[in-house]
Amino acid sequence: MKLAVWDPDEPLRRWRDALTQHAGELGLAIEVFDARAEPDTQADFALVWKPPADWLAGQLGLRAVFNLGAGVDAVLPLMRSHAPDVPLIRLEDAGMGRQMADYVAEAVLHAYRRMPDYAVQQSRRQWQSLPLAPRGGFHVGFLGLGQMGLAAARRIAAMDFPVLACTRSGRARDGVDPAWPLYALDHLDEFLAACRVLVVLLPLTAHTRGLLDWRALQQLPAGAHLVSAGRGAVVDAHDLLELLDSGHLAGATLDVFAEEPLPADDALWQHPRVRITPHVAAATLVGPAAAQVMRKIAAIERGEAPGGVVDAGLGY
Ligand code: NDP
Ligand code: OXD
Repeated sequence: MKLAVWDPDEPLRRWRDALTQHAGELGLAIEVFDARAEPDTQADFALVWKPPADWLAGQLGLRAVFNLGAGVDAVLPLMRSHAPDVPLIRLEDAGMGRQMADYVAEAVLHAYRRMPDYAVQQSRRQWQSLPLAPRGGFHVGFLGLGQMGLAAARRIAAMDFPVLACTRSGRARDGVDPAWPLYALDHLDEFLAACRVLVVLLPLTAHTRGLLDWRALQQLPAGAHLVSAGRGAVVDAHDLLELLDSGHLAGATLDVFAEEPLPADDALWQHPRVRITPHVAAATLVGPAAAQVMRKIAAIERGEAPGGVVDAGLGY
């Protein structure tokens, strides 16, 4: 079977080596080609990161498209218009959960240990210790508790911070601690009011775009921190800056932005209480991702339904 790879960020050799190794272990014969170099070659399966619409439209025999990341917001609109009947399958953790847990753990400790306040004091050469909040009252809330949210929430719980979460359905997936308060989206305000740190790990969908505007962020308690590592357009950056400037929010750690790279003249760059990383919280790892994709292709070959099939109606 033929596998097309469209990935502007990795040399084909890395994907071909990893896919071929895992296919061999599964007893599958594959041929891997670089779709960017051979756009007219037809594939049975495609592994893609932000492919162009015309290439996708020209692939007429695809049995499934694998998104080489967790978030499908870039590819789903193309699939809807050019390949509506082809299943779109996303990565499920595949080594990203541990990275995301690292990222969130650092941000939560940064907030808990009042590093934004100490940074301000340092800029004034001010030597003054600040009181710490009792750890048991420092609630860390996860908006989105899927593969990324759950990996990070488990790490934060293991660090003895109280965890709570809000999801679309309000239903717990496997691995969610039944002791964590879990809110459905219609109780968003109640959830936000309880978060000292809000960790946003939502997909970008029609329902999540702009969800965290001034009104929603204002529900967070005074002095709360925001950690945003899902998709930038979920948070209204203008409203966030207003709430940081008014002192309602104490700090923000941002990995994702509505426009990436973040434009050089964006006010977020300069804000003393904002920390910026360039969309690096959890990168796709070729080895684990190739292993997962090959396992799913093997499942499809056996006539089974693989995990991670995107629900086009929900958008994730
Ligand atoms: P999942 O699909 O596993 O989880 C999504 C979670 O979001 C679920 O808990 C889901 O609720 C919830 N959700 C969806 N829509 C809403 C809504 N309208 N309101 C409240 N909750 C909602 O995704 P992942 O955890 O794998 O990834 C999440 C996102 O993180 C990705 O879509 C991607 O955009 C981003 N990401 C960013 C990375 C980075 O490096 N910055 C790396 C990897 C991912 P329910 O449980 O009810 O379905
Ligand atoms: C992803 C990402 O969605 O890296 O996987 O943002």
